[in-house]
Amino acid sequence: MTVTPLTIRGFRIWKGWLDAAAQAELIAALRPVLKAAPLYRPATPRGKKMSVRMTSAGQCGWFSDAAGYRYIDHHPSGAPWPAIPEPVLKIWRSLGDGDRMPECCLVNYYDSEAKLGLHQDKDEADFSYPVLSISLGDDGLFRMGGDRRGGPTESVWLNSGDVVTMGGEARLAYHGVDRIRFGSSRLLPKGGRLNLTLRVVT
Ligand code: MD3
Ligand code: FE
Repeated sequence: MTVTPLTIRGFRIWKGWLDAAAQAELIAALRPVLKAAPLYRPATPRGKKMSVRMTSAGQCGWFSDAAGYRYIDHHPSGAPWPAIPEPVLKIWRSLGDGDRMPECCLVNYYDSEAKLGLHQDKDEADFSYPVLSISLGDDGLFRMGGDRRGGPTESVWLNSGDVVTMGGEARLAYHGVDRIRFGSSRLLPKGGRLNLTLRVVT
């Protein structure tokens, strides 16, 4: 088991943290989440649909539309967000924060065309808590920058089973996903990449 992360710009990358059995357990645990809270494409405040499909588990879920970026307490269908599955919480207990549990597990799905532009995650109330990311399925090219847009960036391929923690200096760093290596993993029957991010929101 990996015990020391690869650290780039304060992002701590735990390569191969999840073995094949742990990845399969997560996919099985996510199936009922996706059934209760189907993936949808949020609209940006400027009115364009995002290419990434999203949903959430937990007390709140991340949402975006013409009114802006925010957390809301139910799925856009009106259904309650499902609970964060136990195997997901177990990873937070190992690598996340010891004082608080995550209130949101944002689920991002990337098909062969999807990407996520450089952005900061700042819709949460307290940046002293880390954000934890879990990669499942196809490889994704993750770009990491600093605290200002337009500064230097470095890229790394994230593979299925990798976990990244963003705390301290990295918590407000710009980051994004440039592209997916579609078909590089057989974890998801229809291909694509799932990313889970765990966040303390309030
Ligand atoms: C650094 N997701 O959902 S996870 C996002 O792979 C998001 O789906 C990407 O960026 C994905 O907001 C990247 C890595 C990540 C997530 C949250 C962060 C890096 C972060 C929050 C603060 C700093
Ligand atoms: Fe982000």
